[in-house]
Amino acid sequence: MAGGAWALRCVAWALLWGCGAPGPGTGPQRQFVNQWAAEVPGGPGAARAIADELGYDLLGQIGSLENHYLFLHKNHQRRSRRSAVHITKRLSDDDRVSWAEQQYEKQRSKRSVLRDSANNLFNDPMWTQQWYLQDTRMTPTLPKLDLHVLPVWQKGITGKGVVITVLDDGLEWNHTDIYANYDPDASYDFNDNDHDPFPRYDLTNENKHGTRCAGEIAMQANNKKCGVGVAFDSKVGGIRMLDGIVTDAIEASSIGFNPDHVDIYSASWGPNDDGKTVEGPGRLAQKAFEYGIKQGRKGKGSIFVWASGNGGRQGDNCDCDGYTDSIYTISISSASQQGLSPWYAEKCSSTLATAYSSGDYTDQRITSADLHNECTVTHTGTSASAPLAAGIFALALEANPNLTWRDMQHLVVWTSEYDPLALNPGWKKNGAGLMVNSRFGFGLLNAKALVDLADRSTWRAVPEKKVCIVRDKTFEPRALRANGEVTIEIPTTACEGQENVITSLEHVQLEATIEYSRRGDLHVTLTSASGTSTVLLAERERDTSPNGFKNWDFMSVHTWGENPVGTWTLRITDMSGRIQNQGRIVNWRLILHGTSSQPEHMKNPRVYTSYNTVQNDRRGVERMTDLAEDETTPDTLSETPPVSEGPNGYNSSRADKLTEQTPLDVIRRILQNALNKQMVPNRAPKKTSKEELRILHRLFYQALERLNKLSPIRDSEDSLYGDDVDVFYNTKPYKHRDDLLRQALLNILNGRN
Ligand SMILES: *[C@@H]1O[C@H](CO)[C@@H](O)[C@H](O)[C@H]1NC(C)=O
Ligand SMILES: *[C@@H]1O[C@H](CO)[C@@H](O)[C@H](O)[C@H]1NC(C)=O
Ligand SMILES: *[C@@H]1O[C@H](CO)[C@@H](O)[C@H](O)[C@H]1NC(C)=O
Ligand SMILES: [Ca+2]
Ligand SMILES: [Ca+2]
Repeated sequence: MAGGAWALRCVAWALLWGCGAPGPGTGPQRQFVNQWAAEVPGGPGAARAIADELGYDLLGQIGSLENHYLFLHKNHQRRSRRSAVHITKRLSDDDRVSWAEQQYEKQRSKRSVLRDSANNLFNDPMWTQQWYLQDTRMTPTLPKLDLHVLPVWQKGITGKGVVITVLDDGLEWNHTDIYANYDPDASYDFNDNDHDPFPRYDLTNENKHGTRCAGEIAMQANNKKCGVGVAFDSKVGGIRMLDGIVTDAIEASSIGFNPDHVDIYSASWGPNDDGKTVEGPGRLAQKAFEYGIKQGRKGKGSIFVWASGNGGRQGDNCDCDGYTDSIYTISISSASQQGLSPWYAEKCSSTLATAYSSGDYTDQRITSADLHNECTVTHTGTSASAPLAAGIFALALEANPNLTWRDMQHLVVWTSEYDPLALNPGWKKNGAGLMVNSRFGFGLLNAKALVDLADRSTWRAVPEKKVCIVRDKTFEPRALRANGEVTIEIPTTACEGQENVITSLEHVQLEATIEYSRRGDLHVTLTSASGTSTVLLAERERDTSPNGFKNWDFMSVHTWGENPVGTWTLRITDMSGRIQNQGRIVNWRLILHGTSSQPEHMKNPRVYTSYNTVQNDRRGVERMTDLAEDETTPDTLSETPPVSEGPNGYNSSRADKLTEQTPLDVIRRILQNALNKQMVPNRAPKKTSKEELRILHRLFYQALERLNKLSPIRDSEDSLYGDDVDVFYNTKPYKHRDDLLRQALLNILNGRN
C-alpha cells in the first residue's frame, strides 16, 4: 500500500520535474475484469447469439463504436491479476468475432493515475477544482476538459521571465497567493495616480475583479493557498483604472504602461455590453495600441488580450466593440464546461479564440484568488476567459521570447481546437482550411499545441506585415431600405505587382460609413474571393439608434490564411420588416492585412485531430456501472447550491438540467444563481434565516413572473429585463464585464424597476 502510494506520488512529481521515477508504464500490476470487448461484424443479433452460447451477458454496444460489444462473463471472477487467456481465445476463435480483448483496469487506472497524479501535483486546496487545467470529471458523460496546460508545465515551462499586467479595478498584491509573483514595475494606479494599485475595499467587494483575473494567471503553486495560476512562475502586476472616471487618457496610459517591461496586457472591459452601443478606442487609446505593437517588448510588440464581452443576453455583438474588434487585440470568448457557448457570450467575426469559463447554473466556474486574502471558485464570464488566455500566452513567451505580436495571433489561429466545441452551430471551414465560428473564433485554446508550435528551435517568424487597401473611386452612395438588399461586388488583385501585395490574409477590415434610421436592423455580410461568408454585423434588437456607423472598421479574422485575389461581395440587408427604415451606404473601403508570402507554418494544411473525443471514446469501454454510480455521487462538479425551500422549490439543479433547456429555464437558473449569491454573500456557509428565505423567494417568484411576461425578443425595448440592465449601466457606466447581469437580476429581485 505504502509503496503504491509512493509510486503514485513519484509519478506525479515526475510528470512535472522528471525526477526519474518509474514512468506510468511500469505502474501497478494490471487488474483484469470479467468483461470482454469484441468486434462482431454481424451486429447485435450475432452478438446476442454469441453471448448466449458462450455464457456471457451482453452489456451492449461500446459507445458509438458500431459492431463493438461488451460482454460480461458469467462464470469468471470479477477481478483477477491474471488474464483469462483461454476465455479470450475461445471468443476470438469464434468465426463471428473479428477481434476480442479482455478488459483490464487500464482505461480506468490510466485516468485515475492521471487524475490522482494531477490531483496530487500541488498542495493548493483548490487545485482539485481547476477543471480547465486537469481532468477532474466526476461524470464520464461530460467532455474531457482542459486547456492542455499540464504537458507544458511538464516541460518545465511555467511562465518564468514573463510579465503580465491586468488592466482593471486594482490588485490586492499582498494576497498570499499572489505576492510572490507580484511585480510593482507592471503596476500603477491611474485612478489615484500613484504606484500602488491596491483596490478600494467596500461593502459589496465591487473591486474584486482585477485580483481575481490576476490570480487566474499567477497564483503561486504549492503554497497551500487557493489554486494554481496558468503561468504560476510569471510576474503579474495590476493597473488600477476602472475604479473611477475612465477617460481616453486613462485608457491610453494603461494600454501603454511600461511596454518594454510588460509583455502581456489582459483586459476584461470595454464599452457597454447593452446591445446598443457602438464605440471604439478614442484617439489616444488607439495611438497607445499602435505604439504598443510597434515599440512594446523592444519592438516585438505588446500582446493585448481582450475579453470579447458579456452582452449575449442583450443581443450584443462584439463587432460593435472597437476594442475586441481591433486588429491589435487577441479577443477571447468563452465556452462552458459543457463545451457550449454560454448565455452571456457575444458573437462576432473578430473573436480569435476561446477559453473556458462559467456556463449555466450547474456548470463549474473558474478558481482564483479573491479580495481579503481569500479564494474563489466562482469567477465567471468572458472576464475569466481572457486571463486564462493571457496565462497561456505567457507560457508561449517563455518558450520563445522572440515571438512578435503577430506570431502570437498566428499561433492562436493555427493551434486552437474545433473539436471540443464541435457540437455548437455556426462552424465553417474557410478557404485556407481553417475551422472558424463567430462564437469561438478558431476554437478552444490548446496550450500544448500552441507552445509546441512556438518552439524557438523550429518556429519561423511570420513575414513582414503588408496592408492593401481596396476601394472603388467611382462609388456613389447607395440607398438602403427595409426588406432591401444592397450588394457591392469588390474585385481585387490584392495589390498585385506592388510591394504590398498580399497572398496570405490575416485580418480584414471593412471601413464603412452607413446612415440608417435604425442601426440595429442592419445586417452586413462579407463574402471573400474564396467564398467564405462572414457576418460583419448582426442585428441588435436593442439598438434603435439613428446614428449609423461613421467610418467604422468592421473587422474579421474568418478569412485568415486565404488568398484574397478575386471578387469579394459586400451585402447589406434589413429583414426587420420595419418598412419605415431607410438610409444609405455612403462610402466604404476594404483593408486587407497579411503577408506577401505564405508563413512557414502554413505551408502544410492545418490538420484537425480530435482533441478530447479520442479520450472520451474510451469512456464507452469503462464499466457501464460507472455511469450509474456517477449519477449518485455528491454533486462535486457544481458549486452546490443551498437547497431551496420554496413553494414549488427548484430543487437541485441537476433535475432541471436534465429535463429542459428552454431559454426561460436558463433565465430561471440565472435568477436562482443570483438568488443564491444573495443568500450566501461569502463563501462561508452562513446560516440563512427562514425569514430571509421566505422574502427572497417571494421576490424570486415575482421576478420570475415578470420575466415570464417578458415580451418576445423582437420588442424587447420594453422588456423589464432590458430596462433594468439600462438602469444599471447608466448608474455605473463603463464597468468591467462581470456581474453586470447578475446585478441587474438582483435588482429585479430587490423589486426595483
Ligand atoms: C494587505 O494589505 C491590507 C491593507 O494594508 C491589509 O489590511 C491586509 O491585512 C493585508 N493582507 C495581508 C495578507 O497581509
Ligand atoms: C531571438 O532573435 C535574435 C535575433 O533576431 C537571436 O539572436 C536570438 O538568439 C533569438 N533568441 C531566441 C531565444 O530564439
Ligand atoms: C424536491 O425534492 C423533494 C424531495 O427531496 C421532492 O419531494 C419534491 O417533489 C422536489 N420538487 C421538485 C420541484 O422537484
Ligand atoms: Ca496557490
Ligand atoms: Ca459588447
